[in-house]
Amino acid sequence: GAVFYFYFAEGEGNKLNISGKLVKLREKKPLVHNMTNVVVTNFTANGLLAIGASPVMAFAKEEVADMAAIAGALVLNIGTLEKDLIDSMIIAGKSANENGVPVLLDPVGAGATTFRTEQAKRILSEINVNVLRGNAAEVANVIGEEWSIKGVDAGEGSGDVIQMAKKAAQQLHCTVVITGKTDVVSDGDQTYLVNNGHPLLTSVTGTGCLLTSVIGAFCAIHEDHAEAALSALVTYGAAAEQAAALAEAHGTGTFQIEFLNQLSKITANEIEQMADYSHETAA
Ligand code: ATP
Ligand code: TZP
Ligand code: MG
Ligand code: MG
Repeated sequence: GAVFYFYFAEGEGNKLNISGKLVKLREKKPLVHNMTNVVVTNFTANGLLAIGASPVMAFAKEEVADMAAIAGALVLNIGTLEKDLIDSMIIAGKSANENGVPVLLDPVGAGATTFRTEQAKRILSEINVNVLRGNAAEVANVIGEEWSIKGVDAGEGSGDVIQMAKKAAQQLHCTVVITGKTDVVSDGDQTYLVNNGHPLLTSVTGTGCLLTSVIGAFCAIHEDHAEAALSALVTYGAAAEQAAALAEAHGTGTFQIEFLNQLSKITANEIEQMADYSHETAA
């Protein structure tokens, strides 16, 4: 229809075409294979459905290679890890790598325990991870920098998250997304800062985990993973802003549901109006 044409036409003069990627995602409905934690499994599946992707959760060693091979993206999340589960993630990751399926890693709680940090590093050493997404503390710990962490929350830390994202991207040869009040995306060459979002996102468990899976859905339909992550972050943050405007007076439970509503309802036009980001190219 007319709206459709307008966005692609506009995109010709706007290389990043943030909202055009959401339109494509909703058309293609990519399958996202999630090996995620027991806390967020249902929320992740509903959030992916809301945005227009097709979620599947599969963990068994006997099937993960086959599932990853047919997926548009594979998301590995160590939130409630066990040794056997990580072994299964390695099998899935190798299959994704062999089949050209993008692999995302959410190193939930890296730095909180030695086991988490070691297993996150093991995944990064045995698999070609395309996108690493975590809070500042998690990313710092994965690349061996000092940053305090309390459980799975970021905790107090200081440091330049922009420099850390660039350093991590160069060191790990992947796209790195560090989230917080301002989100940073870097592939070591192109760097984006995103200001969309709302503090209520920090009061609902699984909003980071779902975000990693949503970035996976965008990576399934766009091969520049830094650009895919940028579109995902703007869309996600803008949906949260709309949800907060409608639900903030009611509290976090209503916000959680309204956020799913807004992931499903946000339009390309609203995203273009609300997008709040900047772009820096390496000199
Ligand atoms: P943490 O355990 O530190 O909460 P997380 O894995 O839940 O980490 P977040 O950093 O909370 O991940 O990111 C999830 C989403 O919440 C992102 O879209 C991010 O932009 C948003 N967000 C986080 N903190 C804020 C904030 N203070 N203001 C606005 N948006 C935020
Ligand atoms: N404990 C282990 S995993 C998990 C908790 C509370 C969920 C963390 O989700 P998020 O997205 O990092 O807030
Ligand atoms: Mg959070
Ligand atoms: Mg998290």
